[in-house]
Amino acid sequence: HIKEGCEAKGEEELVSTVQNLNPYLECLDPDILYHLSLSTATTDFPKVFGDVRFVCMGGTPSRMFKFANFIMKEIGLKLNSSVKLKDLAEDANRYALYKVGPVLCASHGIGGPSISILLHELIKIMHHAKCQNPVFFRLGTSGGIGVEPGTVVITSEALDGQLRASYEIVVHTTPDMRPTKLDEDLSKELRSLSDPCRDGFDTIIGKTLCANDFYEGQSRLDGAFCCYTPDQKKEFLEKISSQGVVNMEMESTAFAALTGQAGIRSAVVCVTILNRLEGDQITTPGDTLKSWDLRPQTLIARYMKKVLFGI
Ligand code: R2B
Ligand code: URA
Repeated sequence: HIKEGCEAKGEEELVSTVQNLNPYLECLDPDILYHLSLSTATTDFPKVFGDVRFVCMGGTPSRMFKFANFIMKEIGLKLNSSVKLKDLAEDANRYALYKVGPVLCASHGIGGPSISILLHELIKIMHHAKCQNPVFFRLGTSGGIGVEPGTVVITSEALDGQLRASYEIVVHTTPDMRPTKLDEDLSKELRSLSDPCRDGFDTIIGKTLCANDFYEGQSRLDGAFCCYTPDQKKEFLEKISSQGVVNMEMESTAFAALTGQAGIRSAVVCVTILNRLEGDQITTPGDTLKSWDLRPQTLIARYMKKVLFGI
């Protein structure tokens, strides 16, 4: 890529592969990424982030800290034993951000608004750092619909609470619908790296319902409020199951829409921590949940090793 206007001077300048960016970004000098406490005035983005090939996002800071350390071992990088990975966004106290060689790991909090703010700022990092074809992943937990708890789901299509394959952003009081289709080849490639016989669990591709709430928004009977009957809940879950929905979570539409708009290949890989046809409360023991957290992580590590080292 040659930046417009540079050709005449013969100066070739690399630009990031991120697409459809805000034209007014060029007017910002510096650009302050407020929620990550990073600024183009004080951080040399191409130097610090220019080698990023994979961006991995998950709900909590501790899970992403563990993931960053896990990935470090998997891709054969080492830290001096007395040194701990540094949270590059610690001053903002909102999201955690770790960098391990070509892998950037961030926690995104709960829900569309939280992950959306982070995605804006991560995509701007890609732009300022001139990253080339980064791939984004969301690794998470979800409620399964008719699947064995512990199953890993790769999202084919993220649906909103009204079962639309869209992410609605209200701009100047008007809803703007953005498509939430995810990269089919990437999903299939990830699935091909799973091995149910060796791994001891299934990895499936299916539709994900993205709700704006954990309780009534996911038809639970255990929230502080409940505006439907157990029969209506059953009917709803059976209806979405018959339409191909295999899990529910709270960030996939925003993630799919924003990465899609930027022309970034991306995938959502979530482990199911309960079967919603059987209940609402998470009764799985903490240790089991921790071991299940590793399932999406292991799959993504296999993908990265294949891309980086061909193994
Ligand atoms: C899955 O788990 C969280 C709610 O407990 C939410 O972030 C999600 O998508
Ligand atoms: N995350 C959700 O959003 N829902 C569940 O049921 C489990 C995890």
